Amino acid sequence: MTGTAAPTDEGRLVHLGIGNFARAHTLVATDRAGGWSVVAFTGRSAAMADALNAQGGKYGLIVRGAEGDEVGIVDVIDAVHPADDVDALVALLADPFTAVVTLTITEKGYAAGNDPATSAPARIALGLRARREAGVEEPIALVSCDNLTGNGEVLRKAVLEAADAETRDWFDAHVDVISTMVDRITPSADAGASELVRERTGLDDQVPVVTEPFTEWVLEDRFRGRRPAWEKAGVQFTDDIELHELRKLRLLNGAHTLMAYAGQVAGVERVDEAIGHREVRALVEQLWSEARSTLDLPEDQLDAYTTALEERFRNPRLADQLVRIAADGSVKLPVRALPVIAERGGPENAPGEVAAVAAWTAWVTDRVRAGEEIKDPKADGIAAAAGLEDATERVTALLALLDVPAGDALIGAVVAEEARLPRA
Ligand code: CS2
Repeated sequence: MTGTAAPTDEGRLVHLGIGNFARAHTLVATDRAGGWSVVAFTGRSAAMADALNAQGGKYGLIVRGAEGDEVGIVDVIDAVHPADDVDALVALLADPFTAVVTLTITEKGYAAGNDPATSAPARIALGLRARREAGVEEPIALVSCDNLTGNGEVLRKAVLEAADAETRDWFDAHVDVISTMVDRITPSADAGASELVRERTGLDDQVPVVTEPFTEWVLEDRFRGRRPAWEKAGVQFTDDIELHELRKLRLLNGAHTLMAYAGQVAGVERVDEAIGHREVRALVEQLWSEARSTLDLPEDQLDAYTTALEERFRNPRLADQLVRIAADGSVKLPVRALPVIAERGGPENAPGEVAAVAAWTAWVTDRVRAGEEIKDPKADGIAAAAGLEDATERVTALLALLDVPAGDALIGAVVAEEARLPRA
């Protein structure tokens, strides 16, 4: 076992789920760290593979501050494969030069089951089996970069469930599963982004990335094998990852989820408009005061964090669409809002969090009834529930989709709160 290798050697990182977020965040840090190359796999759409390969893996990064844009090129990707190229992933994981796998597969990707055709954790399990069979002793790290509490543990469980018995026995001695908190707000790129990249850098880029100036990445400090020298890019390592995760999930993502639904119900489309809407903003303040009470951090640090968040949300040039954040509510609310309601002792002590849930039930109901699409792994169940006439039956059926028991108190509170939400 070669667990003493220096953490900053050269190596190969494999990334699963190459959307905008990874390209705005973790891959930028890997580029800055130097020395490592990346082979990436797409999410569900293979189009990103063709587009990035056609431009040699390079892409433009537009950092969009309130005052102006900084444009650069990120050049760290060697090759991109479609998600379903399982043979390529298995070969890469069986190669000792591959020392790190990062994932941005979104919350729902961890509940995708044990079929490698549809589940990234199951594909990793196949790759680890090949690594074991090839006799590779060099440790490999699996790094989940998705918005889940204990994302490393969630990943570990999903991979082990899909793995064969011998790989399960081999796992602990050869695989580190690392929890992380990742943060950089990354909207969909606007229509002028390609032109801007061409103008400023000369790169003909079909898939540029637009992101905000703020960036934060904190990882658990327990890699036994090699990893990029991410600290050169300002990345932090910690022994207390959960606090970082909870702070971000409950304050940033919780407020995002509330604004995504309450903002749209109130008739606005972007995050800066939602935080500028008097009543939506008051709900965000309420949610923050409840979420803060569950976080074991000094008041001045929490003040600084929410003040900075408000400034990020107000960035008038980022144009972050609420509908982007509204996707997959059935897997986001159980992580972002419901734990705070439980920890505060029930809905009567968490009206701001209840408003986030009620804004979701109200928004999906409006949308289904208007015949518009809901992007969610439970879209069919949502459509069926949202069609129910009686409000209590409808809310009961919607909350049943959240995989967390919702008592009568929450159902009643959500029905009452739906009627109080600011409406367009
Ligand atoms: C957002 C996140 O899509 C969402 O649900 O809350 O993508 C958010 O922008 C990032 O977590 C910011 O780091």
